[in-house]
This record gives sequence, C-alpha cells and structure tokens, in this order.
Amino acid sequence: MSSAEVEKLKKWIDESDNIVFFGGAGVSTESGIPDFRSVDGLYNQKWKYPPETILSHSFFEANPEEYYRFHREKLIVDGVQPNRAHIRLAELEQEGKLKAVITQNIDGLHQAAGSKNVLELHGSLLRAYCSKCGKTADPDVMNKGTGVPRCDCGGVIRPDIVLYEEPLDDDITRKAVHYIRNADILIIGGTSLNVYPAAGLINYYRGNKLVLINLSETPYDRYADLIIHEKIGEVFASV
Ligand code: CNA
Repeated sequence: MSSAEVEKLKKWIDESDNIVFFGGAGVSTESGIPDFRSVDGLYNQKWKYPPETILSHSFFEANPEEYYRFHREKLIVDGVQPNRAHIRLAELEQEGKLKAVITQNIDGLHQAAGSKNVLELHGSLLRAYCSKCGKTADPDVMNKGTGVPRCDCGGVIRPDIVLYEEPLDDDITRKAVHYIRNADILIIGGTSLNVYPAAGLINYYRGNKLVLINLSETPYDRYADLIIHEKIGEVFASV
C-alpha cells in the first residue's frame, strides 16, 4: 500500500523513538475476530441480546449460562493468529521506537505477536478467576468447556475481563495515561472510540502527531493530524 498519508506515517515513525499505540477490536478483524460495530460485527449478528448487555456485570451474575453460550460461540475464535498490525507493532517495540501498546482488546494477540509492554484496559480472555473466592482458574474450563464453570469452592469462574458496569483497573489506567501524555506520536487504530472511559484516555495526548487508522469515521477524526481510512494490517505492512 502506498499513499501520501501512509508515506507521512512512515516518515513520522522513522523519525520517532516515542510512539504509543492505542487500539481496539478493529486491530484483530484481519485475524478473523469480529468487532462490535462493523457490518459483520457482533452488533449486527443475530443474538437475543446486544453484546453490551451480555457482557455486563449484572447480566453475568443473573444469567451465567447465557453469558457462557455467547462467550464460547462469539468471543472465542479457534486458531487465531496475530496479523501484520500486531506483528509490526511488536517489531517497533523491539526496535526501541514504540513504548507501549494500550488495547481495549481481550484476545491476547499483541502478546502472541511478541509485544511486551501491553496495557490491557479491558483484561484478557486468556485469564480466569473465581468470582467468589478470587482463586486463579484455568481459562480452558471457561473457553473450551460446557456449561457454567465452577471453582472447588462452588463459585462461578469468570473471565478476567472488565465487564460493562465494572471499573477499569486503576494501575493500568494510570500507566496508560502516563504513556499517552508523554508520547511523541499517538497512533490510534481499529477502534470506533465509542466505549468510555477507555476512549477518553486519548484526551491526555499533548503532542501534534495524532494518527487515526480506522475503516470508518470516528468522533475524533477532526482532532487527528493524520487520518487513514484503510485496513490497519495493510497500513502496518507498509510502514
Ligand atoms: P468497535 O466499536 O467494534 O469498533 C471497531 C472499529 O474498528 C470500527 O470503527 C471499524 O470500522 C474498525 N475496523 C474494523 N476492522 C478494521 C480494520 N481491519 N482496519 C481498520 N479499522 C477497522 O470496537 P472498539 O474496540 O472500539 O470497542 C471497544 C470494545 C470492543 C472493547 O471493550 C473490546 O473489548 C471489545 N471487543 C474486543 C474484541 C477483541 O478482543 N478482539 C473483539 C470484539 C469486541
């Protein structure tokens, strides 16, 4: 891929050693994981309730069976691999150019690609714990089993993700603000910037190289210094 915008991004990346990336579900669609808001995203697929209802604390507490049906059918996609966006971001970290990946994703693909400093604002599907006693649990019983997984203590095992109605982790949020505030370039990609408080974190950026890579428009387009409405994997393959 080559365009004036992608060339400009490449030049900025070449010249910087303080890049921060902030991403969302669109980073993983090219790996085969559906996002929420695209036409083939989870919002537009048939299910009894919208994803934000099922993925809420109160729904999980009241309907763990239904939650786990959705979890195994929709959230878990077998055999997914990092795509070129994940891989290039990991390389940029290794080259000493990228300081942190801040992600709303819960799929673990940045770490699978080799990224080390990944701030998971919404947790990870690769970790589980008991909602009653707090003991760590094997994520396989949650992701691969059937029915509602339970701990020895009888409590329901839950994913270590931030469900709607639940607060973000303070420590991770503080770190994310630190990186964003001090970044030279902030690249935002594959996110509709509709989910708060995560989306609000980008307001901490103080630089003049705010890059937005997203297929569709976002509420933040007018604040961006560079906008690329292309597939993020293809863009990162070219920079
Ligand atoms: P979203 O609201 O579904 O938005 C995704 C955005 O990405 C949309 O604006 C799309 O246009 C855009 N997009 C889709 N594919 C591409 C692509 N190849 N290149 C560039 N842009 C693309 O998702 P957000 O992340 O903004 O919403 C936050 C939620 C979704 C978070 O809480 C996530 O945990 C949750 N989510 C995560 C995953 C995952 O971990 N892979 C999957 C689905 C939902």
